[in-house]
Amino acid sequence: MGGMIESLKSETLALLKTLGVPESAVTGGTLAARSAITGEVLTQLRSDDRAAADGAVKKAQAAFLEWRGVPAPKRGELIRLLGEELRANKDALGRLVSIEVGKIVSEGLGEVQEMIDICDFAVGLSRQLTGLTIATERTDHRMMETWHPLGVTLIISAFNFPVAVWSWNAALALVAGNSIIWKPSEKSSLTALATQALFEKALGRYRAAGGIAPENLSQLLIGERDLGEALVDNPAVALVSATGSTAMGRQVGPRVAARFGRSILELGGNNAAIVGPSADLDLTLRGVAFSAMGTAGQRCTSLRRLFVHESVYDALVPRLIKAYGSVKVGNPLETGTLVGPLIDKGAYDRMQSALTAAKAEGGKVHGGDKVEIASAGDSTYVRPAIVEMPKQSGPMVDETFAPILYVTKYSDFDAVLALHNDVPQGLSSSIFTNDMREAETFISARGSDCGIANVNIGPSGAEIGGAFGGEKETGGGRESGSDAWKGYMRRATNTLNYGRTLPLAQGVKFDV
Ligand code: UN1
Repeated sequence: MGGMIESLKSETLALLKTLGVPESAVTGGTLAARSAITGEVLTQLRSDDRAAADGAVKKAQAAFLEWRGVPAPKRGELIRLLGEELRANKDALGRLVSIEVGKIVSEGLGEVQEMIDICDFAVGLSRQLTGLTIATERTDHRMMETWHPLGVTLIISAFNFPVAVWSWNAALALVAGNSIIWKPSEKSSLTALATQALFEKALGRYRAAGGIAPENLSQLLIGERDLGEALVDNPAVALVSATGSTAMGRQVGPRVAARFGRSILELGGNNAAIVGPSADLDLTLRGVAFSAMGTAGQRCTSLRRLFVHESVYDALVPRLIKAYGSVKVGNPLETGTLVGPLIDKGAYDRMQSALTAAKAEGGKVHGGDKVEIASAGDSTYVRPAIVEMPKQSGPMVDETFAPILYVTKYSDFDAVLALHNDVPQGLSSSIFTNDMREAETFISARGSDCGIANVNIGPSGAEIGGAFGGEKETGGGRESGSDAWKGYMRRATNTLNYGRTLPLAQGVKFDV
C-alpha cells in the first residue's frame, strides 16, 4: 500500500502561490483547511460571517446592474479567458484538487478538464441565448420570448466536485449576465481560493484588453453553515444553485421558496444499474468498477445498487468481488492507485454504520475494512465494499456517500424496473444489455425515473454537454449543458402590435 505519506503542506503552499492566491488569504484564520490524503491541517483560513454575507450580496447586486448591460458575446469573452487560464493551470489546479479532497491524479485533472469544457460551451452559448418567435392569433402582431439576466446567483458547492460544479454554474451564470457569489464546502476552501484567483487573472486580462466588467462580479465567501444560511435567506439573491446532500437541500429549497426565490437543486443520488442476461460482461465489469469505486464512491452519480439477472450472476459477481479485493487503495498521488481516501472520519463512520445495517438485513459484506496508511496526520482509507443483499432493503434505499455497492439478483425485468425506481432519489441510472427491447424500455417513459439514464455505460462520469441533475429527492434542478442556461435567466414574453387596430385575444370585445 505504499510507504509513509509525506506532509503535503509545503507543496500546497507552493501550488497556491503558483495559482495566484495571495498569501494573506491563507494565513491568520481559524478555519482549518485539511488534506484528505494525509488528514493534516494544511493552513488556517479566515472565515466570513453573516455581516460579510449581507455586504457581499449588496456588492453583487450593484455588479449585476452593470454586468447585465454588457452584451452577452462580450461576457463570453471573459469566460473564454477563464478557459485559457484553466488550460494553462490545469496541472497545478488538478494537483490541488487531489491534495485537498483526495482524488486520484487523473480525476483531479479530469475535474479541471470539465471546467475547461464548460467554459468552451458557455462561450458558444454567449452567442446563442435565443428565444422563440411564436405564432400569434392576432393580425399584424408578433409574439416572441426574450431572455434576460436574472440577478445575483449564489453557488453552493460540495467537496466532491469542488471546482467543476462551480464552473458549470459560474460559466453559465456569467454569460447569462448575472453576478455570482460562491460558498464552497468548508472541506474544499483551498481549491475554491485557487479557482477564484484564476478567475481574477482572467478578469485582469479581459479588462486590459478593454473589456468592461464591474467590481465584485464574482465573490468567494469561505465559511460554515451560518454563512450559507444568511446568503440563502437574502431576498436580493435571485437564484440559489446548491449541490450537496438531500438534507442540505431540504433546508435550502423551502427557505428560498418561502421568499419566492429561484433554486436549482442537485442533491443526493442512489444510482443503480441493471445487468441483463445479454450484457457484455467484460464491458459491464469495467463500467461497474469505475462507477462504483471511482472517486472512492463519493460522486453524486456513484453506482450504489446493482441488479444482476440470475442467469449471469455467477459469471459476473465473483469477478467483481475479486476486482474489489485487488483494486489499489492508497495515496491518490501515486501511479496505479484507483481508490484514494474518504474525505474524513465522519464518512468512514457512516460507511461502517451502513455496512452493519446491511448485515442485519442479511447482506454478505466483502471488503469495507480500513486500510492502514501511515500518513502525516489523520486520514481515512478504506477498501471498497461490495454487499450481496437478499433483497433491496435497509441501507440500500439510502445514499451513503462512500464506496458501497449493494448487489441483488433478479429474474423478471418489469419487477426489477420497479425496484430500480423504488428509492427516494432519482439522479442517474444505467442498464447493461444487448437486448434492444430492454434498452429502449429502460430509457422510455415507463423505464428509469432518473434525470440521467444510460445504456452500456455506468451512471457516473457525465459529459458537460447534457443537462445534469435528477428527479425526486435529487431536487429537480438541471445544470451544465443542453438548455440548462434558461435556469439562470429571466424569460419575458413580448407581444408587439404593428397594425392600426387593437384586436383582443380570445375574441373579447371591449369598445370604448
Ligand atoms: C457530482 O458528483 O456532484 O457525472 C457531480 C459525473 C460528473 C459530475 C458529478 N461529471 O460523475
